[in-house]
Amino acid sequence: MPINLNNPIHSTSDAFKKIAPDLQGNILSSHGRDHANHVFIRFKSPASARSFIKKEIAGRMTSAAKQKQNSKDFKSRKSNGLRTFKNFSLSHEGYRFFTIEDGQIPSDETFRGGMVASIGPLKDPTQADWEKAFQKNWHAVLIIANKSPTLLKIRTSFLRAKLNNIATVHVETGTGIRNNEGAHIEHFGYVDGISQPHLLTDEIEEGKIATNNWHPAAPLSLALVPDPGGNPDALGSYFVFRKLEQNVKAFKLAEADLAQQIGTSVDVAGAQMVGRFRSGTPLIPVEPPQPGPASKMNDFNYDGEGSTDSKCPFHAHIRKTNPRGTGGFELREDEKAHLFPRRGITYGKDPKNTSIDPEGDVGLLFMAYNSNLKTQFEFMQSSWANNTGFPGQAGGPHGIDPIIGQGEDAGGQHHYEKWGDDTSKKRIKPSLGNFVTMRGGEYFFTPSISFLKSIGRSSSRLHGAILQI
Ligand code: N7H
Repeated sequence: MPINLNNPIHSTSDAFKKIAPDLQGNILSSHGRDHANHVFIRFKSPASARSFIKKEIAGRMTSAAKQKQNSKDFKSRKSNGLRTFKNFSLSHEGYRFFTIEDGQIPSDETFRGGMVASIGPLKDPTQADWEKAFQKNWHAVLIIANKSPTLLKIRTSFLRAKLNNIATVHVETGTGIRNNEGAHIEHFGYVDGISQPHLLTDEIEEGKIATNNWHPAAPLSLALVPDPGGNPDALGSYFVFRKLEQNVKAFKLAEADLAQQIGTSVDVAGAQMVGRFRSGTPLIPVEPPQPGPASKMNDFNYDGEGSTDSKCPFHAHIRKTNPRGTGGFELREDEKAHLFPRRGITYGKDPKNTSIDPEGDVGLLFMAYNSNLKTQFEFMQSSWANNTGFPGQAGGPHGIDPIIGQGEDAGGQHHYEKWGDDTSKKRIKPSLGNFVTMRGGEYFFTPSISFLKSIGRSSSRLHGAILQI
């Protein structure tokens, strides 16, 4: 019986046991390592590429089952946690390079068009303004991750040597950065990775997350789709990769300037841009906002009293990208279906090792798993973050998302001197934004392990396949 994708699952369930050996890791839950290389590959010839896949990829990727076993072994001290995580995804051009039959290529039209085709709708910079490395079309991306930067270096050099004569390669290194409490932060200094859709219910059932006001459980169908090239019942996921550069200096100056204009502390001004304080404390619902236990950091919504702009501005990054049922255009469940698991990691110099705020060369390697690129990632970026008319609450327009919004400034952001006091409203001109610049990216598909094994086999099915574009 095919697996029902309409529900979340527990990692001890029969459903998990059924899908996990053939499904690559990092989709259902994050690989969690602080050091990761993202190796972009453009192969030279299909024959040597197939041989590489057979020897180095097919049986060596970390399945969801192996990822779970590794973390169990680490928790029970059977392992030192230094096992390398690996994951492999193909672009549409990669599928075509291997002359995979059309019916075995994932069908999402947005995936097939590649990220370049979406520059207009997303209001991204033109490809000529992307980093040189992303002006090429890559066939594949291999993620190699380890807790130890030294081991990661060794594993990556080993793979680079194998690819040396058979491919062009570009590596993007992600390095997790943490605050003094050990929580992951991004380069503007805010704790990240708090709110995620949970395809696995483990943490919820273990009571690690309160769910009275917001339930993060999400169906597998939010990220998983059938993999038409794998075994019957094989699953995969569309993978978004975007290199997002952050201008930390400009962001911090804007925070300080905003604070002065609206008469608040810099911390409060920044929280009105993000929707959370640096510590991760949300602007809603605690009165006045104050740090709470980690389990409650995400147990809030924007219903009723909590929904006022003066408590959490409508433009705030986390409100734009997850209005929690109050966007005003869709039913709560339909709106929730636009969310997706985010798997980003920061890149560039750790702020702890520098005294200046960088204007570039640092940022976020934004990654996400989707089942439908148009209605998830692209919808969130273009119809929510870039759209001054969203959310559809009275008193709009509400401006673009100051963190990731792109496009012309149509104004509309409102800030407040006093939390919860609508009469303390201030309008800032021009709107805040442009602190994050898209430097390049691509859409990939993270296929099943059975599909990877089938590319590795120089079977007549692959050699004899008719290329249909
Ligand atoms: Fe965002 N930031 O530092 O301000 N993000 N984000 N993001 N983001 C979140 O709640 C940030 C980006 C989402 O469910 C937090 O987990 C930065 C893109 C979503 O309440 C912080 C960049 C997209 C959420 C940041 C960036 C999103 C979210 C709070 C780029 C989608 C959860 C931590 C450099 C298109 C919302 C948390 C919810 C949270 C920041 C990118 C989406 C601090 C700096 C491109 C859905």
